[in-house]
Amino acid sequence: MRQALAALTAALTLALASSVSAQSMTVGFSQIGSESGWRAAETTVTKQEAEKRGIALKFADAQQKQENQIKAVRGFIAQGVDAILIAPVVATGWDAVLKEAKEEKIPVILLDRQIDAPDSLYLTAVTSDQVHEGRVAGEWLVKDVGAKTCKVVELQGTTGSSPAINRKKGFEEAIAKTTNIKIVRSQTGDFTRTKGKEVMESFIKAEGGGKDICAVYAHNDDMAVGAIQAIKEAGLKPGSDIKVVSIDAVPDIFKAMAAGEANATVELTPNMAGPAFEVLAAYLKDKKEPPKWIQTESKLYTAKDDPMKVYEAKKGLGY
Ligand code: GZL
Repeated sequence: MRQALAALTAALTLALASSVSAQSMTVGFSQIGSESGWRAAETTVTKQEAEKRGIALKFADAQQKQENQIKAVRGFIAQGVDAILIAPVVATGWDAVLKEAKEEKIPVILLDRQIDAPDSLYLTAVTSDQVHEGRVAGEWLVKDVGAKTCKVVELQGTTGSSPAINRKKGFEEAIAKTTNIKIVRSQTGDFTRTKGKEVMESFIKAEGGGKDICAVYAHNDDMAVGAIQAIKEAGLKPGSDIKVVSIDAVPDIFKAMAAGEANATVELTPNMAGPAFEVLAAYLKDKKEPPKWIQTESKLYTAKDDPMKVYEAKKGLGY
């Protein structure tokens, strides 16, 4: 009886200790901005995940500027937070500020984008396999097009960001296996609808009013939705005259799919923070080192996947 009581007391103390440590945890989050529906959802979910765990989250929106992110991270360091989350807008230029965090023994976790820096400068990176996302998008187009000659225009994400670099790489690998599918124009739309529309308008003008374009590959759904608008305004049918394939799986792309105006998207979860907070708690409690990369799932959706049902399921999730 006495042993059972002792075991119960120990278990309760342990549970209390870990919950107290989570409650007293303060985490700084340097978010890129709110450039896309997916980014808005990531912010919403991160705040929810922190709330669930009683973590005090200090949030900083950088309006897509790296200097604002670096300033925010320096602020978090000065405030002596327990940990820092960064969604890095571009892949380079992080070494100095990450060294400063390391000197103060503040662990840093990267969310949704990778960086070109020694992985000793951060605890882990929670991201999808962005090359794989591009490859899945490319393979869908290869299958859809068959032997037909297909001129593709590409709307790239933010220049210098890991998703823009990697999604381009994966897509090009997939279509390189064919001789009939080629990217004829490629330019950044900075992951936004507005820019995606503008750039697609210029592609349409440059390619015979759009009738020579077989498909648009957009590195995210927001630029694809902008491109759909431009295609319609040019008097063409998105989804049939010009196929539309993109990445993120935000609700609005499923609405377009249900209307026959988009064809395929590769899902990216907005919940990078949940896995991050889990490994962070284990690290802060007993210095348990996580793997340097925690990969999130990617799933292809097409019009065969009941798009309106997916839209309904996703629309309340903070997009
Ligand atoms: C990818 C993420 C990208 C999304 C865009 O992991 O960083 O940034 O695909 C967002 O919607 O702008």
